[in-house]
Amino acid sequence: MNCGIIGLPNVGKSALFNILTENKARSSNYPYCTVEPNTGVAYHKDKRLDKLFELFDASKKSYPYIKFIDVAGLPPGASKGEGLGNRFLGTIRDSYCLLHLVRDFSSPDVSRFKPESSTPFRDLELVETELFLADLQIAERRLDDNSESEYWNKTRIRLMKQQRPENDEEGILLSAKEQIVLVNITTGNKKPEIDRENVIYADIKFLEELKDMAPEERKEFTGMLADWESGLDEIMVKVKDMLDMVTFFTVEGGKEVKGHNIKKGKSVYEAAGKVHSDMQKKFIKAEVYNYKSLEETNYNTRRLRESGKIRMEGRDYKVKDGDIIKIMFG
Ligand SMILES: Nc1nc2c(ncn2[C@@H]2O[C@H](COP(=O)(O)OP(=O)(O)OP(=O)(O)O)[C@@H](O)[C@H]2O)c(=O)[nH]1
Ligand SMILES: [Mg+2]
Repeated sequence: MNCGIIGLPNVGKSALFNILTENKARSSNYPYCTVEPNTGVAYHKDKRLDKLFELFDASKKSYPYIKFIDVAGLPPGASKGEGLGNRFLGTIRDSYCLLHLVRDFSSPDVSRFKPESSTPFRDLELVETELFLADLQIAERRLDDNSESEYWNKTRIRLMKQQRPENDEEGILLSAKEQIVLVNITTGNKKPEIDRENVIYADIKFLEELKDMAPEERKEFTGMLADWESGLDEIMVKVKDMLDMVTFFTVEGGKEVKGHNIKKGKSVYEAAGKVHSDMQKKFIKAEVYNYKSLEETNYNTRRLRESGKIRMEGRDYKVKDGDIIKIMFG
């Protein structure tokens, strides 16, 4: 289950991919720098895990992660094969959600698509039009096979009006995917107004620089971010929410603390399978408490136990964000 990073050429997609995943994908000031898609995992440096690591005196910590895919820039006409369009579009059909980057930084060295008319909102619409057009081609192909299909007739009409499909029966429509718009801004500039849900603002260049700083220096510079600007952590949390995921933790005292991302609504039995297939096969029950309860007892595990906040749960228990789970298996 990955999140696709999309947008016009030269908006900073690969730069963002690199800081999220600590990869070294090519990011450069010429358009279509990315040809082959880059895939990688981004670890979410969840502060709760750092605390558990300390508390349980572990020697190893494994952060939960999210998979990202960074693809070629999508110019107008991509749905008809312009640029690297078609290939790009196929790659993100498997993505679960999209992080849509638009540009609001100016740089004389980094060329811009149609600079005379470019605004973040227009850029956004240009790319979205391509998603609708690519989906429309699919709808038309399906209707060629079966012109009676009620679903595809209805969906085709919506797509023609550039309205998102009501549902995505085959799980292949790009315009049906959840989307977060990330505006790549310049720290210190005014906030651009974008009339949209799910918009976040980040200065990717600045985040790149922050990443390379020593912790003390980083603290000082982080103070320069406006309150409406997101840091890396916040971007990860937003994407995690969009993926509809929750994080649970497993602890092996003295050894490893580990964070796992799992789809909201999954049972502890399914969670066990994520940790180890044996734990699922031989699942008996699970000891569960939430990080919030631990916080409330001021990280005193004895008080936590005495207060009855540690429960035994059967296989159908639904995992919540922040659960700390010990699987009992035989
Ligand atoms: N000034 C400034 N430059 C940036 C920012 N983000 C990215 N850049 C630069 O813009 C150029 C393009 O960035 P890329 O990450 O390669 O852009 P891309 O969207 O992946 O481009 P394609 O792969 O060609 O579609 C690079 O030279 C980056 O260093 C930013 O926030 N501010
Ligand atoms: Mg790129």
